Amino acid sequence: MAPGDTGRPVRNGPAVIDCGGRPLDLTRPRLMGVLNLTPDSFSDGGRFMARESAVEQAFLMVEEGAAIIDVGGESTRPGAEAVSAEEELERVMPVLEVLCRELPVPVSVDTSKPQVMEAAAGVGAGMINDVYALRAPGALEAAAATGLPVCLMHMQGEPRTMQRSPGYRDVCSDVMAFLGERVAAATAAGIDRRRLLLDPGFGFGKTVEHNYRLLAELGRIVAMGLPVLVGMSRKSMIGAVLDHAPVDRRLFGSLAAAVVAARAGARLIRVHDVGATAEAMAVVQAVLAEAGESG
Ligand code: 8Y7
Repeated sequence: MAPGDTGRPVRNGPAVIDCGGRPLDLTRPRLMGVLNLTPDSFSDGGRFMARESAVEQAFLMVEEGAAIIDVGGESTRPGAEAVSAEEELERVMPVLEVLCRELPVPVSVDTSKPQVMEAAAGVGAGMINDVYALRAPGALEAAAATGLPVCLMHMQGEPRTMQRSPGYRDVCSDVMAFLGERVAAATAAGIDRRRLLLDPGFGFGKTVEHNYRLLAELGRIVAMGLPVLVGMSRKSMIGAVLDHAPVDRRLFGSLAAAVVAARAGARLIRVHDVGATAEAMAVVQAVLAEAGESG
């Protein structure tokens, strides 16, 4: 038997990553709470009341067990149009600044734009979550300059059109090849491998079958050796197996997806319903601990 070959999935990503001076312990599954600052989520996005309620929501998620909060101002839902850097900065920066100063956990910025990465790092953001995996012009260089950890996510196509006709030779192999190529590009740009996380990008240019195949084979992505982040919370892949349940009836299905991913070795689960998912994770963690698969 090769050294380290225990027959279990390989989990040799770093145990603790430094998020701009704040540690994020990934020796066990942790939760990333979603804070969406797009106008369709907080009705008068960017204005004072919306900012207040966003900050309140972030504190609540931390109380419920979130280890990191992901703040985003660019809608990446299927069919969404792109927003300008100015607009995105205006939505995100006031809330980000308050959260970075006041929250006891790191704050991640969900952006693909170099200007937003730089501004976010300037006010103390702890991670870059880029659904374009640093493919925008200047993004590799900007992310490298921040010194922050980066989540590289797979997406086929772009949000406006990605669900039209997703196609793969073999979805998991194709996603792994893409992620491997982006890890190579990131490290070539000077980003330390120990600062990278991988995400298969559930719902981003994938059919329901593609999404469940990826979830079934998530252990292969975990075996790439970097911490894996997943986001399935409330997504259409959940509704699809629940007789097309609307978004507000996808909690229990989302919990099941989170449990399956955590059991397969995912270490950061991006969710809206932090309290409920934290209880599910406590049960998974008890299993992982007995299996010798977590710290
Ligand atoms: C994901 C994400 C979204 C995901 C990562 C939604 C910003 C769509 N999904 N980031 N962002 N992974 N890393 O429904 O799956 O939350 S937006």
